[in-house]
Amino acid sequence: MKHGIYYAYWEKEWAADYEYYVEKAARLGFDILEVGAAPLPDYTPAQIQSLKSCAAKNGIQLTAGYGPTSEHNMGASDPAVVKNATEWYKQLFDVMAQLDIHLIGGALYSYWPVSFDGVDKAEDWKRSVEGMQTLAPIAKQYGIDLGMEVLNRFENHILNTAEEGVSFVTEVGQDNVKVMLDTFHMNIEETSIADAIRTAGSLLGHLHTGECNRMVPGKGRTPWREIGEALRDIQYDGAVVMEPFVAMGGQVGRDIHIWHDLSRGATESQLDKDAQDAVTFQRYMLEWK
Ligand SMILES: [Mn+2]
Repeated sequence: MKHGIYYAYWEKEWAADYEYYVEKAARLGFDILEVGAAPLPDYTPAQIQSLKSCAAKNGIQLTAGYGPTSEHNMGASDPAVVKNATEWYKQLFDVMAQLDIHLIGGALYSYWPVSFDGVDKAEDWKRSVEGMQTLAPIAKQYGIDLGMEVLNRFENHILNTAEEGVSFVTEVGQDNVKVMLDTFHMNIEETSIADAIRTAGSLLGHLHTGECNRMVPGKGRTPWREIGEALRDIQYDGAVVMEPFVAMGGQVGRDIHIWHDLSRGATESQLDKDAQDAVTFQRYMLEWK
């Protein structure tokens, strides 16, 4: 099991210097840094080489996360959008492969944050399955797995539970398309978080962690012990990436809807200390071998 953190914990805007966070994640005791996929297709060869060597030098593995824009909606009803999105993802996968990134997770089957005007779950589901059937073989050529992140009802309507994640991934039927769960979303939608993890079972390809209000693991009331037991039961040995969001402000604050200061005015060094404590806590609670 490898432990990571999403860079945006420290950021108010999505654009960021990933090398700065590679070094920080290594210093704080993480194995993985999860980066946002959005800027990667536009990276120059020099930027790719620089980030790749920075990660290697610091012993950090990279994973990618993406909340697709509506232009990158692989489940869109307009075939031109899907075609354009497919081309964009191809460029992304090419850069990801060069950066040795083999997993991308998020609402890749849709877009984020979704507008619920006129949604038709059954039709959207069908098109999203087709979109993933188009994307998966391309990702596979680059050795990339696609994590279908199950989100809470306020952020998407297609996959809200682990059970739906399993049905969706089974319907897509491609071995590099996996279920991705997040304790923050599960806290809202699942009757039992541990049973949700067991439901995902061997299809679980990526896991995000965070407290029910998105503080770092250990500061809230999420049942980490039973989550650890469920991960042991399914013998999960993949990545566990914490995705805390605690500071107000900027586009990150708006998109995540942070309307009160969960950080209690923390400085960057206090945020660092919290992350360091959280990864120690997470290793203790979730590692089963
Ligand atoms: Mn997440």
